[in-house]
Amino acid sequence: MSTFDPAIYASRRARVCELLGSSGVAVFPAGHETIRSHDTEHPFRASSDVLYLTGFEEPETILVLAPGHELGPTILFVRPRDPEKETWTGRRAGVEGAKARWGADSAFELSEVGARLEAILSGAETLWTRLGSDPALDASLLGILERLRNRKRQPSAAPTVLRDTRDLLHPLRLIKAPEEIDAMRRACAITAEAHTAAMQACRPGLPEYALQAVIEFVFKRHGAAAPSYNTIVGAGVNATILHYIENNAVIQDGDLVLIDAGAELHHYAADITRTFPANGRFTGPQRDLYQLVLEAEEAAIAMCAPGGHWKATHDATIRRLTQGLVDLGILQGEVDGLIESEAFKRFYMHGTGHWLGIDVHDVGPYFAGQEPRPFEPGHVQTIEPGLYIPDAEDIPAPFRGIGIRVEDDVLTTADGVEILTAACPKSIEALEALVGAGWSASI
Ligand SMILES: [Mn+2]
Repeated sequence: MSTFDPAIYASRRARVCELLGSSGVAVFPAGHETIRSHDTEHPFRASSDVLYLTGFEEPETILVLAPGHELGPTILFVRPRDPEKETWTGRRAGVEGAKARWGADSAFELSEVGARLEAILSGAETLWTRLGSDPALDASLLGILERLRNRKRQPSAAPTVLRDTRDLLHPLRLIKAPEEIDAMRRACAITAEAHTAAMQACRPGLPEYALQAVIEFVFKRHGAAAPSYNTIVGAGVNATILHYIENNAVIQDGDLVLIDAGAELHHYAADITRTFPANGRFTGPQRDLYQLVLEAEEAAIAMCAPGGHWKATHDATIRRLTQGLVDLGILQGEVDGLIESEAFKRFYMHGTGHWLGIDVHDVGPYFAGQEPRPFEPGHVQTIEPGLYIPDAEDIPAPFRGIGIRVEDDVLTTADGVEILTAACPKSIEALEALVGAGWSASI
């Protein structure tokens, strides 16, 4: 069953077909399963473009949109039905299912893709594909172009323009429709609950992976397909490693614990980071740095209303952080000069946010021409300032080895913002009340 009403996918494809016109053909591969161990695969997730346009999740699928062709506009190439294989590896929609349930006007088995694509592309002007992402498909398409170009005693029927499907589809994916925002609200609600549970469950002496287990239990219990990226649980100095995923150290009394984790629900990602004291009480220096990150986040979120842009959120963040680092004696000098010389980068080395959607680092242009793209209603972005203080001799001792990040998911609305992750606690008072309060799985 598809995630949304089939009419929603049909209208998304209709918008793409309008852009393609009758002389364009676009090819979107879902991708292949990959081996995890010997003959056992990683869980498969279809490419986000195919999910956006069909909701269809089976591996190997190739979606072709060809508004000007008699087989089109929506053509699916799918794995064949195979009762024996289906007994081992699960149900397949097959050609009939692709037409009946997944919106295909025509559907064929994958073995036909070469010959059928050659016929579909014959006479088309523009081929939209994404060269470099699927070498086997690239080779097949280039072979087709060569054959169409070299047809004997016939004029060339090969498309003369090759364009990238990212330029076609990704600007559309940037603006979230109401049903997408609903899915993201739910993914964010599950994720907020999971972070809250991990705070309640936390106590010094637990391994980091115990909190990962709590987080992912809550995700799965609510039907999330998976974490939308690898869960990060870093205690103490591990919190200063941006993408720390070993999660196997023991949480010490006095540590801050940084958790960056998000659920994927109905193909849409949430992305939340929280940092809290393992024993439920911030030390003075931890509190000073944490409050600074919170204030930087607030300054950045204020820039997420229509007309703001990602560069403004970043500028607001680095100004607040730099001023705070000077006030705390971690940086010395004039704020403007320290921003100019990027002195803050030793402590804050990443951007302040990214688009969020079907991909956790979602697609869509960050620029409009040469300028940062202004936020519009329907944009969803993360805001995630942090501070990562090295354990180094030249840093005032109380601040050494402290890592903090706070991340929320922000929808730009017509007249401001909606913080989709507002249910996830982050004030100092809320964290101190919650951490260690106790948690047990209820099923
Ligand atoms: Mn993020």
